[in-house]
Amino acid sequence: MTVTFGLNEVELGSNELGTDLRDCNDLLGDAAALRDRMAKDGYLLVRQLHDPKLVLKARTTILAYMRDQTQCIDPNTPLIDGMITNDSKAPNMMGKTDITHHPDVKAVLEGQRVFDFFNTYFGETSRTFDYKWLRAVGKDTGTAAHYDFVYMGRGSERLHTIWTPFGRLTPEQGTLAMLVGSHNLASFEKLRNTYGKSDVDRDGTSGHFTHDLLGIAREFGGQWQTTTFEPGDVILFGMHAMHASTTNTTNQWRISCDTRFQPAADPIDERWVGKNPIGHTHTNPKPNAWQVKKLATSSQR
Ligand SMILES: O=C(O)CCC(=O)C(=O)O
Repeated sequence: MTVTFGLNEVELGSNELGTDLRDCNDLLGDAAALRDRMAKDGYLLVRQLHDPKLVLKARTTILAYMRDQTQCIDPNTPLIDGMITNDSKAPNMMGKTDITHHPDVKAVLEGQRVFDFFNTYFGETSRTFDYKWLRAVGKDTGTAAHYDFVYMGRGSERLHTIWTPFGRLTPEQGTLAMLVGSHNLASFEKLRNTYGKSDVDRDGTSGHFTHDLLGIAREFGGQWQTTTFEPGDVILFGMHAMHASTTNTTNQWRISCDTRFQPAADPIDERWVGKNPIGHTHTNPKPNAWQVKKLATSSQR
């Protein structure tokens, strides 16, 4: 099977995009082993971290909200399928909003199971940002490669992203993909210390590193990997693990949310917490110097 990945069509399970993300369920409850695995792999895939029933309940709530806000769900199909109405737009659902903080959604994103996980993993009390990146990703859309540090790197050095799909997600619907090795290979060191230390608001940059997902692996190394996510499954990673998504090529909305957790005692990035988190402040981002180089390179191809 082929999927769209950045600028290319790739064979799923090939060297260009593998399906070998390994889960860490055998390590759950063993903080040292989980942290070792994170240090080695740069990600933790946890199957059924959330209660699948709660994930599917939240999915229904989110889809009903989307339908009511912008009529973007095809009324002739079951709500739970999340079929896209032609030419419709999904409502903006990012931030601290009625839908991110709806009890059904919060029961997943801030559920006891997630806090139990992070409290064990950090070995201390954890906290999460109030801001949630709840996304409905439409057809022919995917996420370019980036390190999360550039968006939220002002606080804890132990900040982690956790990516939660609301429902079953296959790579043709747009799954998260990790460039495995990008967090620790020496060949990425310069990138981690240049682009990877930038701040979109301070520097007025656009954040993502490149749409050329295969190009970055060719140039710097690492191995792109993704997987199918069942309801309840999540993937976690640190601020310097390069990731992207496959492109959603289906007629269904891809519903997912990225949230952040850190030790409660650590400093926190002020943009993402409080009653009305301020979020990003930059406007009209300019391409990063490294993006200009990339764009020049790809337009020569
Ligand atoms: O869901 C996506 O497409 C992107 C998510 C992401 O980049 C993240 O979780 O940091």
